[in-house]
Amino acid sequence: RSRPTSPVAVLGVPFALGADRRGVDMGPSAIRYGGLSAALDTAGVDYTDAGDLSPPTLQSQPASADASAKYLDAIAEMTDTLADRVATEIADGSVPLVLGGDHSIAMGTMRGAAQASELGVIWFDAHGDYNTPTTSPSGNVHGMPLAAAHGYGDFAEMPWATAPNVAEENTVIVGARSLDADERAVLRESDISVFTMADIDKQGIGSVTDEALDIATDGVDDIHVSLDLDWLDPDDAPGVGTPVPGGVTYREAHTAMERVADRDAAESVLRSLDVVEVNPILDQRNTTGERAAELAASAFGKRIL
Ligand code: B3U
Ligand code: MN
Ligand code: MN
Repeated sequence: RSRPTSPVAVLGVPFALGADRRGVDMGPSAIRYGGLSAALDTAGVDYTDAGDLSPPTLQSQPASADASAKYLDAIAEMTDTLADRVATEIADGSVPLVLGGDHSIAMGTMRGAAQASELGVIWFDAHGDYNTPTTSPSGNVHGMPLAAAHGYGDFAEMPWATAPNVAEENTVIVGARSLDADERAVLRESDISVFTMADIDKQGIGSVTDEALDIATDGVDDIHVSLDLDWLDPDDAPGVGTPVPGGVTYREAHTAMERVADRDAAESVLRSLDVVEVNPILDQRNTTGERAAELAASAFGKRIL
């Protein structure tokens, strides 16, 4: 049941300027040190580690002048570089596994992944990440990447941020439990599907994930999966910048990734995967880095027996 089709290209993006808490730029190291290569080996995944990009760092940046969307110039630079790189890997026949970094990096992955043809998106996250500079309570761009990908609101004026070929109808948020007031209103009006923690409690994670896969793949070629480690309960994944109690267990997260792998084995739908928001400074002995490594391998078909 291992991934037979395309090789996986691991790409680290040590980027933290979309978040308030420093340290998330060490996420790629933490996930690799947490056993990524062993987990992928066990999964029987054909992969190469392409190393890290060199995105802008805090030290290289002047203090951000725009409090409504901090470090937007640096984020645009990172997005351009990552989008090109992801598009090239996909054109070469690989599936990029992008290690964050804060969640703003998904703007680059999605723009790159959606370049060739239409793309569905499944967003496993405690948050909606659907703020805009106008609605954001924090000005942190990691709370905005999904709105950016759709060119929603202020992002209509920022083509660099927008992923072509990503429709609201094929976008699914799974596990939301912390939405800001304006963000919530926008999502309710949109054609995006949102499964909250209440839906997971009622329906079970397996069924929710299968339904999310049906919606995301409906009428499109492939999907992008974005896994924010704060989707997990902070007891299981403490090393994240904005933990929210009441999340999925590590075991439920595995089930979700296994459903993605099952669908991929059957229909070859997975075009790209991000694993983001691992912050080793806030972690307990790299637990979250280890969880992230195992969950990534699960998405590519790791089986125990
Ligand atoms: N919704 C809040 C908090 C947040 C979003 N994403 C993360 N935190 N990781 C915001 O700042 O937009
Ligand atoms: Mn997120
Ligand atoms: Mn989140």
